[in-house]
Amino acid sequence: MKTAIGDGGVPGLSNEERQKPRGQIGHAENAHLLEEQYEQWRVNPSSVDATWRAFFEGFELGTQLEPDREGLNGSSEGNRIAAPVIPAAEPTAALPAVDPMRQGHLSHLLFAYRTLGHYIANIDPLGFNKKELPELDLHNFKFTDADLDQEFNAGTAGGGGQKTLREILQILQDTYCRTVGAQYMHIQNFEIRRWLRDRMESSLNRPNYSGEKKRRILKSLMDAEQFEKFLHTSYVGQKRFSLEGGETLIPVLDAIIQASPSRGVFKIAMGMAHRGRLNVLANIIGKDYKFLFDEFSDNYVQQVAHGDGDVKYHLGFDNTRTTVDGGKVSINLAPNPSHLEAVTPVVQGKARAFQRLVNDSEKRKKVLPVIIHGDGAFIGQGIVAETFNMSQLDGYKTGGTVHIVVNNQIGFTTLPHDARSTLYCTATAKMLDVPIFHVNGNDPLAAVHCIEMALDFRQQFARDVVVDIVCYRKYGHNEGDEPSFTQPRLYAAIAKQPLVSEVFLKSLIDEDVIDHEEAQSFRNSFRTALECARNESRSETQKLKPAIRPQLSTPEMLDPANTAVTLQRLREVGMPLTSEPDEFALNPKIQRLIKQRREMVEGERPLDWGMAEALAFGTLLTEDIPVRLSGQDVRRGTFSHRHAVYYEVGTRRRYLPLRKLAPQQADFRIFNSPLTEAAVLGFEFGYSLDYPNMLLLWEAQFGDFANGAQVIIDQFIASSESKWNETSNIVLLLPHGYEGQGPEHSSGRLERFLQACAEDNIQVGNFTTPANLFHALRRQVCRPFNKPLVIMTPKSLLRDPRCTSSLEDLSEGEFREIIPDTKENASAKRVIFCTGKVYYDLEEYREQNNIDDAAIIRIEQHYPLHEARLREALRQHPEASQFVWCQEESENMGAWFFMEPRLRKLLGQEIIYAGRDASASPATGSRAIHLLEQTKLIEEAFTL
Ligand SMILES: Cc1ncc(C[n+]2csc(CCOP(=O)(O)OP(=O)(O)O)c2C)c(N)n1
Ligand SMILES: [Mg+2]
Repeated sequence: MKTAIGDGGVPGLSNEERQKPRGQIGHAENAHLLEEQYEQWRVNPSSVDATWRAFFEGFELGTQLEPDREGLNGSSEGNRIAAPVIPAAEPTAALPAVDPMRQGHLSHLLFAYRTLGHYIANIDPLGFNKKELPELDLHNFKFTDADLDQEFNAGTAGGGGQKTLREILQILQDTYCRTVGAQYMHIQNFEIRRWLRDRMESSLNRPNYSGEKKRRILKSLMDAEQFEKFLHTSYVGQKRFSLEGGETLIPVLDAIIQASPSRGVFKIAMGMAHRGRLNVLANIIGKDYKFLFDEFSDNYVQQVAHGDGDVKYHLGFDNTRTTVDGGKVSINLAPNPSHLEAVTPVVQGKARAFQRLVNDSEKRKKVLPVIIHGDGAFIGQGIVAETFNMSQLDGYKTGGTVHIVVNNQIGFTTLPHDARSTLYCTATAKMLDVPIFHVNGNDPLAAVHCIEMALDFRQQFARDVVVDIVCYRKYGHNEGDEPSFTQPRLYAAIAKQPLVSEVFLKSLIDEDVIDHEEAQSFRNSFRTALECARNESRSETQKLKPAIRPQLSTPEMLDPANTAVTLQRLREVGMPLTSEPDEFALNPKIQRLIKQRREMVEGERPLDWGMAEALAFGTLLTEDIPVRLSGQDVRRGTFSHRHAVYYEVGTRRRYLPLRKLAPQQADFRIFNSPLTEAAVLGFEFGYSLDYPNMLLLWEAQFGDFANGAQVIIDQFIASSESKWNETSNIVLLLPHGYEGQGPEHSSGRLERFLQACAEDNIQVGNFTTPANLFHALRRQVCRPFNKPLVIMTPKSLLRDPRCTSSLEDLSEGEFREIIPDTKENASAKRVIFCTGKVYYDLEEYREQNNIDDAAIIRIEQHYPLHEARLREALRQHPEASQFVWCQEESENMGAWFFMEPRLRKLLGQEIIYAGRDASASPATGSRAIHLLEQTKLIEEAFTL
């Protein structure tokens, strides 16, 4: 079967070798056979043999007698894939009996086409991937040509009834082997498979659209093509990531918008990579052409007040479109970084936030996430599969996402056989048990049919669905690129391709749906609109005088925030928070925890970290601010300090004290996340963009695991305000501290966050008191601006009696960016600056060694650094002449690099470093060496 060609191979061909279809037959065949026989029996009991008859009669009786099928695993958190629902047989007119053996063979044939038809479907407009599949030959099913005119019970095919084998074959080939290749037989759920099968076989995957609709599709295609050509000639050589070759995307998106209101969708949360973004902005979302053209001008500077802005093919947009029927759909296109697929979970989070905002958190049918992917990135980037995995989870589901792949069969210069080990770029989506429609991009009608099916599927089953538009890329990766360096033959073939609209127009003219004149009028009117907008833009932008944009800045970030809560309010929240639930068998250790926390509320015991966090959450909830926390094992807390959910002994019934504070309180949501950082943090970030009036937190298991989400941190959290004017108040909790747990469990990589700090973009701190956590969390939602907050959180300090606060620290205090020396030692000769847990080690050493000439100043928030408060703290030590930075982290890590130049400038002298030597890995694996190092660095802080 292999047909390699000289220039690196035709897209997809060598993959064919890697994934032969044979192995697929037989895999699910038994289930299908059962299903097929069952449906035949329902229509005509005598069409199946006596054994099957007896089986089905017994089965039906059994399902009628079976009690409640749900809740078998006794948990609301159990497997959420519904068991196949098999409805009771409906009486139908009896059909003539057919030889059951031959009917069985027909069932095999039906199964084979439904499973493998996509393999030989004509889905590649370049025609390179023509395949043959001998497995579908008639003789494989014990039929010969002589049987073609014999009648069979068609079972479920084409509406059922008596049909000749020839008719049945035609139905199967038309449905599964024309320009739509459908993968759906891997889906376990019978009801879903049947829905898809009936939908496809009844339409033969060829829609019967009205002339008006066909004309709309044609116009949409023509607009898409013309838009690219217009940019090509008007702005020569400027990067735009042309959609040409994949223009069918535009009628497909138009169709989903047109279909949305009648399906109950009125908001679309959309995400996409670079390819075709300008086209989508102009022709789908309705961004003003002139505004778009302005962005091509050399004089243009993005119209936001501050920050750096972004290139035009990464920008987002918001608009409301009115459909032909007068329905309204609002569309929010998320901005996107260059890292293509990173936006996938962000869009999910945004959609979830929109759903909450419009009270759609139950059914999730009003807000629809739509994501447009490139073939290379879709399979290449793990974050896509991570997001798939989250799609049915309580904490992250959005009611299903419509994924559209602009599968131009190439990524930059890389062909599919170098890009994936699978036949299709959509292979990862199979993990979800959802349909994947591969459609020939040169058949816009079929593509629109697929997207409408996809939308209906999503609305019906609340699951993801994929439409893979197989197309090509007419030019290079971008407008400065030469594709024939690497794919000379492929690009020779592409050059010969007619415009999709030309082929489509011809077929519509043949059908008498349109004539040349009307088609020409489509072109003329669009071209005139584009020309007007371009001329207007040129005359305006020529006059523009670009100026350096002011930096982002939010000086209010250091203003005191009113975060204190009266003792009475703390008590009102603290009492229900520390009440034992009625008739609930608590774990004795939780009982003890509740008792201790009650003592904290009553002022008999100092507040620890966990209680300060709970009181921050609780006070906000009773002030009508929802709280959402997600991350790995957060319900209990990795270090068992949170216990936001109690589980009843014996039943595992759940109780959330933070939901029992007051009859009228905001929603508290806490979700243990799957084992991913990138997709979960991306999701939470997206959520925070569109639901700012909420305290939203993500916790890493150990701080350094945030490494797995670096793209989200760098390209979204740290820079979204500067690039896109999009602000977030997300909180990152990153357990940090050198406690001898080895290289991967010690550091939240403070240095990475500090390096990203500039222009007041984020807040970064390492707190030493529960009160500071309390105030910092409340501060996130009580100021008139949003800023991400990154906190290095403690581990051993969670249970350290030294790391506690009083109720008064919450009722009278405020967030302290800098904590001066507790001793106010005016004769101190040395000032040691530090941050986080090491403070307690320094304090202990100072006590034990009766040192009275050294002061310790804690930097609780590194960025933005409160220099005024730092100066104030230093004023207490007028005699000080030696200044030390002490940290637990290695010299090339921690806050040293960040603080050193700032402290040097402030003090006008060199700063002494006391800390671990520079190292490749964050910490030693040996506990003994850890202790040696720790002792040494503490000692050096006082002696160097
Ligand atoms: C994760 C990631 N790796 C590499 C790049 C650089 N890059 C940008 S587009 C691209 C090719 C993407 O191919 P595909 O997903 O098929 O999209 P297409 O450009 O073909 O539409 C590459 C390698 C990137 N942006 N992001
Ligand atoms: Mg591609």
